[in-house]
Amino acid sequence: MEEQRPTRSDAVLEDVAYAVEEGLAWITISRPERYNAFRARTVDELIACFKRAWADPQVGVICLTGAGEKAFCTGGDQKQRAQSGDYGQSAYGLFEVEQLHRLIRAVPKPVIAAVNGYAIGGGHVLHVLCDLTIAADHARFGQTGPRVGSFDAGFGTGYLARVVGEKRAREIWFLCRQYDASTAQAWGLVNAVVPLAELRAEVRRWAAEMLALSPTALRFLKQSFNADTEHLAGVGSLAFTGLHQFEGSPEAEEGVAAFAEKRAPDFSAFRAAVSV
Ligand code: S0N
Repeated sequence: MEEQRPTRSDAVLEDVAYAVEEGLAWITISRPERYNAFRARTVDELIACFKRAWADPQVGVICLTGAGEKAFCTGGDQKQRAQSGDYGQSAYGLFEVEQLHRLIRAVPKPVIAAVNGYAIGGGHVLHVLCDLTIAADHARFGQTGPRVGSFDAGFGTGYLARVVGEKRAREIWFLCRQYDASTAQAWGLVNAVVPLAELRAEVRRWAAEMLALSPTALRFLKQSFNADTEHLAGVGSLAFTGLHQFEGSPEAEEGVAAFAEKRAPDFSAFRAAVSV
């Protein structure tokens, strides 16, 4: 595999690795000590890598994965959040997860999520947004927002419901359970499950099949699939504004503190009646 050197637009990659191998761009979140949770810098780098893969005529398929065997991605970096109250420094002072979501959909090439462990919280949303998901058989899936003081509405709810159905999507968010790879496959969250040792080769096989097809036809098809759910981007914008308001609240801070202190959160003080 040929390692790609940074370009002007992504001068130094610290949290993400990027490599192109025979038409397939591998974008790897590389923060294994944080179970590949993302901070603002990680999101900036992911955006840079997706744009780079978009622009590269040698690339026909993109794979998003995580470093190591433990995690694909576990969402927002909760330790960073407990430490600084935000997700850390970024290129422009913005936490651009919403842009990343839109980019995974907009890049006119198939995106495969190779889920090599936990796909949890915002990391679960990332795999859901990818066009296809191939999982290692030890992978685990789930949302945690209501436990840690966040939510990811828009694509995180509406598109998930398209994938697994309303009842299951509500179960995933309302109970914050974890699901194993075979359940995820049975629910339509995952296209294929293979042993971890075969994950990269399986991704390579799927990519090779797509690389043999008309890129223009694939682009039209991806954009056509997207058009049906594009209105969810507007819902997402509203929800992100709400999330930023919510994140500074004592209720959200209880979720952050509980994770940092490795204890169950106590939200009982926040169950007051709310009029709609
Ligand atoms: C993944 C879980 C289930 C693994 O459990 P397990 O196997 O018991 O291992 P642990 O001992 O818990 O973890 C191992 C080490 O990894 C660290 N770690 C794990 N996850 C994170 C994380 N997300 N951030 C930072 N560190 C993490 C552990 O702390 C531990 O390290 P040590 O050994 O040093 O203690 C379990 O770890 C788990 O549940 N993780 C948390 C998952 C989670 O709640 N993620 C956040 C969910 N919320 C979001 O993603 C918000 C989305 C978001 O950021 C966003 C998105 C769009 C728009 C806006 C936002 C926004 O928030 O502003």
